[in-house]
Parts: sequence; structure tokens; C-alpha cells
Amino acid sequence: MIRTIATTPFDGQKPGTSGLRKKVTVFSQPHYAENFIQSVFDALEGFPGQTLVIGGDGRYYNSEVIQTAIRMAAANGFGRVMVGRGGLLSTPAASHLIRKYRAFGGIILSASHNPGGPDGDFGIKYNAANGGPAPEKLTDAIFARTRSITQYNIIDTPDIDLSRTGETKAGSMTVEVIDPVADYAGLMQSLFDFDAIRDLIRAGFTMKFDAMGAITGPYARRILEEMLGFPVGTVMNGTPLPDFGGHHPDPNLVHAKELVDIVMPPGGPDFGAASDGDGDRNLIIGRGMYVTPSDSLAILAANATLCPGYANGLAGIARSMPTSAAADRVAEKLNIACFETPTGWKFFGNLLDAGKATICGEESFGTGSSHVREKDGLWAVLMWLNILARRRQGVAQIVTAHWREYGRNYYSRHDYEEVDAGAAGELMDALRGSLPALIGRHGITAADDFAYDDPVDGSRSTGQGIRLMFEDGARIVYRLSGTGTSGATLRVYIERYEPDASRHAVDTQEALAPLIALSRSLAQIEQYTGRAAPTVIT
Ligand code: G16
Repeated sequence: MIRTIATTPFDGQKPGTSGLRKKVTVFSQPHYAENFIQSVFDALEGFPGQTLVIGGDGRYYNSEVIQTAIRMAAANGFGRVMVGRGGLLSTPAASHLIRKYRAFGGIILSASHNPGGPDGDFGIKYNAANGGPAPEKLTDAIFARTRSITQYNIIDTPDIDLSRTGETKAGSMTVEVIDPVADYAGLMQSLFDFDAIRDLIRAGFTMKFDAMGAITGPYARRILEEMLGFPVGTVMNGTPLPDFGGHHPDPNLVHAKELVDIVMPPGGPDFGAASDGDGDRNLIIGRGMYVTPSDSLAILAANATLCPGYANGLAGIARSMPTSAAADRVAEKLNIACFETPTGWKFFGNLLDAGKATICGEESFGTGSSHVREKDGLWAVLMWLNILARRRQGVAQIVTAHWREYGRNYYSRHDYEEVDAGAAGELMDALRGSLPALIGRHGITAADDFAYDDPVDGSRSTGQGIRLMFEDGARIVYRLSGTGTSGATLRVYIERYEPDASRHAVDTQEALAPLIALSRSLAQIEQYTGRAAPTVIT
């Protein structure tokens, strides 16, 4: 029944910022997914008889690879897999299941916010027993295995019916098909004041949630509409579709335009939110007010004790290096630690496991806490709702009051997408080479290539982004994306602190204009990439 299939390595199966992401056309080559899954298993030890959680965001090719992953888990000796009905699980829900049921780990099929469909992207990532993305040590071992693999194990069995909850067998392994939403919804109920949110709704509060045709539809419908009582229709684009209904499920102002156009104008709902392909990202907007992810992290941290799950306060706050320093000011005031990590949620895992940080966030629309080991889109939305319900103020009021108290970190990210990978590498090399000479010019007081020493396990990660620090606290950061699937994406992060409340109402791009111009000229972006302007500004 177990078949051992001979195979040869594929080039380029190196996990990026979050797992292996490639075009569907690459993933659907014979043996491609199998090689990677076997390499994951080969890099692990001690799992025979243990439980593996499997689920995906429902994108094109999800249903094929789910079956493959189940067959291979059985052939490699897992005792049980827990799989979401329909093969569906959001990334944070998978993280929660791994933790709650003490699974050995989990396989999540997703390319997150990248587009789906036959010409879109697919991805596979492995999460460890703490529910978090595999640490670098493990992803390095997986990659090494992909380069030497000669065979994989798989059982011969018809497709497992994933349409109904209940138990069945694949070979000698038990397959438990579960409701993908129930455990997660229970966790949210334990963290937030649902009664206060219900009162807010009864008082006439309105919202729109855009699931962007992706995984959060069923979660948002259950929690927002069925449990909290928002009217049916509050959740838009709520059915997960293989091509996300043509949406690019990246919850930012560009791709969530449909939502932005509904919420921003006068007369729109009080609150708007969106999540991405696999449910770990969030976009927060109020009428006339876009909340940057960096500000959102700071505001959630500052108001956390209004939520039952965080009533005892926070142990610390962690943010990725390119995320603005708004959260640092909150940590300072609360007299708690603030950690600066490289980009990638995996770097928060040790801090959360060690109890050093409670809330974490990234500029890339990710916020989360110690409740799971992934960022969590709906968690952020519910935390905002809890805070709105307790403060009884609008989003814009809360944000401007926060700026008055802490000062405002004007912040923007400029992406130059799908540029030539060679040119992008040369740009970064040249910039790195020019660093020592830049210090002392243009008000730059320090410049480096960010390196991180993990305070828990002592591991060191280098080459995590070039930072230019200015005398007035402003920063420009350059790094190449680790999640793209074609060419390279150059990300430029620009930040300036403004303590004076009378200057808080300036348009962000205008407030940052001199720094933006400098970011382009210093790195010679147009000369290297041929691009005079970014493709996406958030
Ligand atoms: C992934 C990681 C995040 C990271 C983001 C941006 O997000 O999980 O921690 O911040 O990529 O990566 P990059 O700037 O390298 O493209 P997701 O939502 O794609 O899983």
C-alpha cells in the first residue's frame, strides 16, 4: 500500500519569508509538491504516531495538494491528521489547532496575499509544535533536503471525502475532518468582550468586512454575523473561491479599493476591515481614516487592557525592524520591553514562547498576540471592535487622540514590484557598499545592514535590510521582498516622527516628500531598475 517513488531534486525549493511560494504552473509539475513535502518530513524527527494539522486557504490547486499531503503523511507514519472541512483552514486557525490539540506540527497550503488561480501562486509552509512558522534552522534543513532528495513515500488510496466532518482512515492513519471555524471562534470569544460589542451594534454601530473572496469569509460570517449580530451582508466577498473571485487578496488601500470606497466617504459605515488570502493579515479603516499597520499595533497595545484576554497588561511588544517606531513609544510609556526583529513572523515565536512579548506587529498588515503563533487578521479586527465598544469613540477620534498623546510617526512603504532580480541585487550591493560614506551626509547619523541576535536562543540573522537613520529620528529602510514569485520586489520604508500635534493633519506622502526623494536618489533606484516611481504605495 505504501509506495516509494524515485525522484530527483528541483532547483529553487528554498522557503522564503513564509514557506515555499511558486506559481501554480511550477507547483503542478510532477513530483514538485511531493518533493517538498517529503523534504519537510525528512527534516523532522519523532513524529511517527503523532498528529499533523493540514489545511489551506482554498486557492486553486489546494484540493489536489491536500490529498497528496494526507497520503504522504500516512505513508510517512503520522498517526492522525486533522484537516479542515473542504480542505480549508486559515493560517491563524491552523496555528491554534496545532497548539490546542498538541499536534506535532502542521502543513498550511497558501501563498497568502499573492493572487490565486491557474496562473497565480501556490505555497506550502510547515508550522512547528508551538503553532508558529518553522524557524530558520528548520527551513535551512528542509532546503538542504530538497537538494539531495531521491525518493518520497505515498500511499495508494482514493481521494478522502473532506466535505463532511468526522473520522475516516487513510491506510492505518486516522483522518479527522473538523469544522474549520469552531475552535477558532471559541478562542476569540475567550479573548474579547463580545457583550460590549453586541451593545455597540445595538447602539447603531455599522461595519463592513471584506474577505476578498478568500479564507476569512466563513470565519467572519460565523463570528461577526452569527455570534455578534452584525446584519447579514456585513461580510462582503465572503465565499472562498479558487481564484478569489478575481481579487488580489492583499488587504491594502490599492487591492481593497472596493471596501475603501464604501467606508471612507461621509455616510459610510463606522468601521471597515479586510483580511488576506489565508486570514493572517488585516486592514483597518474608519470613516475618512486609514490606520497604518504600524499605528494599529501601537493603538492596540496602548488599549489592550480594555480587552478581557489582555486585562492584566502586556509583557512586552515586538515589531519587525521596518515597522514604524510608534509602538516603541507605547512600550516606553507602559514601561515594558520593546523588541525589534527581522521581517517574518517566525522571529516573534521565541519571544512569545518565552513570555517576553504579548503583542507583535509588522508594517506588512500583520498584527497578533500570544494567543497563537501567527499573525491574525480577524483577531485584530475583533480587538479594534472591543476597543471601539469600550471607548465609544470613532476610529478617527481614537487615532488622532493617540497621535496627540504620543506624537505621530508619518510612515509609508514604496514597493517597486517585479523588477529585474539581478538589478535589484546590484542596487542593494551598491547601497551596502556606500553605507560608511553616507554617515554624516544628509543628516544621516547611522547606517547599517540590520542583524538580529535572538535574545532567547542566541541565534544570529544577518542581512535583514539596510537602514539609514537620521538625526531627527527619521529612517529610510531598503529590503528585497522574500515572498514574491517573479523577479524581485524592492521595498523602501520611509518614516518621520512629528511630535507637534498642530502638524498631524498633513497628507502622509507630502509629509515625507523630501525623504521619499532622497530614498530614490541615494539608492539610484531609477538607474538600476528603470523605475521612476513605485508600483504600490501603502
Ligand atoms: C509574510 C510573513 C510576514 C512578513 C511578510 C512580508 O507574510 O509571514 O511576517 O512580514 O511576509 O514579507 P516580504 O516583505 O518579504 O514580502 P504573509 O502574509 O505573506 O505570510
